[in-house]
Amino acid sequence: MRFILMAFCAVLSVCGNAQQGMEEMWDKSSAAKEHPNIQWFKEAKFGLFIHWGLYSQLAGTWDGKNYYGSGEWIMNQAKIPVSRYRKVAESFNPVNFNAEEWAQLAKDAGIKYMVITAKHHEGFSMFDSKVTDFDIVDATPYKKDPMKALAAATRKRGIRFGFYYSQFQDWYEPDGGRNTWDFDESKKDYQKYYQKKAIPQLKELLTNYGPLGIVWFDTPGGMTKEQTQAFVDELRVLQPGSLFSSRVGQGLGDYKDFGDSEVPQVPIKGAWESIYTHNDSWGYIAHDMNFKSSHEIIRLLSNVASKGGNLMLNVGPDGKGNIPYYSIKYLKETGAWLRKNGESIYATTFGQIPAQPWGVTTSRPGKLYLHVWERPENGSLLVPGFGNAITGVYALTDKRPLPFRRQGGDLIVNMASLPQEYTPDKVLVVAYRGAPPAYDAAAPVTVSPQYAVNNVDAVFAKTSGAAKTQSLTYSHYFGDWKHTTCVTGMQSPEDAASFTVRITGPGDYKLILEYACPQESARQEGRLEVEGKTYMFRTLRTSEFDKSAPLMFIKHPVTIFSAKSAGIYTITVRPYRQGKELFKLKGIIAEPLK
Ligand code: JFZ
Repeated sequence: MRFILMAFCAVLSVCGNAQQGMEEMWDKSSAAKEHPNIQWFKEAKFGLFIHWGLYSQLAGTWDGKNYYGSGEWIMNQAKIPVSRYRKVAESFNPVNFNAEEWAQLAKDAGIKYMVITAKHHEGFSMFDSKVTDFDIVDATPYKKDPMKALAAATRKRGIRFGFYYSQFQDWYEPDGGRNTWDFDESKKDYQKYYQKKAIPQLKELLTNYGPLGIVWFDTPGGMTKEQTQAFVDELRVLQPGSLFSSRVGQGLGDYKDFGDSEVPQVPIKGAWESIYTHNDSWGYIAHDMNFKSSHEIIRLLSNVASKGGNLMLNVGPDGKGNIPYYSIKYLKETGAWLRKNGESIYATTFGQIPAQPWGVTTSRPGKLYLHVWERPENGSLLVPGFGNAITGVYALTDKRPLPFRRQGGDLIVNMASLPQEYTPDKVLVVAYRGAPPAYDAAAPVTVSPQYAVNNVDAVFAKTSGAAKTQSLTYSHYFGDWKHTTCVTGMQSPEDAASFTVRITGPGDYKLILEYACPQESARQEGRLEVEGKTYMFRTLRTSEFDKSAPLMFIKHPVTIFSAKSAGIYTITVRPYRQGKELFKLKGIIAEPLK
């Protein structure tokens, strides 16, 4: 647990502007040395992560007690001694495992790469290893190497195959990282563990399974930068074509992984990936049925693509080798959507138009894809700041042309003629001439009467004084990290968050503050200012910010604002007087009133 806490503190980025902060982190670490084989990864967009090990057999329960959150951590959570944990292998017999079926599911889901746990922190090897007897061939009644079959089945279908390998944490080994309940951490010789187990096993994995797409390292530790570089160099020669994930540590690796379940809110250059659990756990938990629907997966995928990255979605097969029913069902539904709409996802780059109340954009040369999550009430879709000469606008699936008009720098598409069928993401294509427009990071946030809800998120705040934009990380159960960008540090009237919004139609709007507010911050007065008018409010208590509990946000309606005309407005939030931090501001919601 302590390790996880450390890991996420490093991820917690504090900066005046969260958008800039992330760009900087990325450009510095990677731009100079792109891997020659990075292109397939940039184009792939959709990967399948598989966490499978002895924890899958335990399914979230040990000694009659149920565990919630990251199921692959059960040995650590329940502090199971190695002497008992090794016995789990005796009942691990995944007779229903079928490599062809798994690979075919991935294919049907539109997956382009697969990464599976060869060895997780528990220390059990899911492949045939000569380095240890604690592996699936030697220690279980199954006696076969499932990775061999899976490598072949994915290759046959043109899916890139990769291994997750926990290079530092190994709770089975006296010298491996982080088993403190059996072994004394201070007596450990990490180098011995690296030399005797991790490196020889990685050599097996990089030698015996054909060309790999990715080696996905995780939770680094116990090595200096020089040692990590030597480690990478030693392995590289075996698979020069394979990418290494950034969690190899020390700023090395070929692409960036965001924290678990984290999507940046603005485009990020370079190769990167967001990883998500399908339910609340990576490893199988029998009592976790909180699966994301295909609707949620499709919006997640288009959202990640709109910022320029890949989504690697995890599934946790059970101890018999079955992939959970809802994972199969919703992955297949996602695949069905991708077969019709894949052009707007695969091999695209981030969209040049920032997120709108209707959805997000992706692009390729000459085409801008509008991912319409919410239809405008009057059918009139605003694409702000798009000045290129347009050769046509049409619905992607049936190529039906749509009327459009220009208004200043805006493009307005009339989608009223499209049927009102259900879809999580209706994709429209704008075909245009010339160089793509530049992404305008300073563009005002659109607020339109055509949508029930308009979110003005903290990431778009201009902060002053001690106010800053910060990504806050917390979990609900255990290891199921959530990330929310907030404006924090507002303690005095000089510490303000200002939002530039473009209100597209006159009318009354309810302005709602969304924030988290611990006891010590509650009952303080604040000001919301628009157009020279000040609206007062007093903060409402929600919850403390505790990394291992939900961060609770309240939607606090503060005022009606009457916009006399369409135009640019600035909304500013600040404390009324000096005091404790006012709250952690997630954003403002503008709700048009009818
Ligand atoms: C790690 C593992 O501990 C976990 O079991 C799972 O395999 C996950 C994919 O990766 O957990 C992490 C590692 C890094 C961060 C968060 C969770 N991080 O940097 O935010």
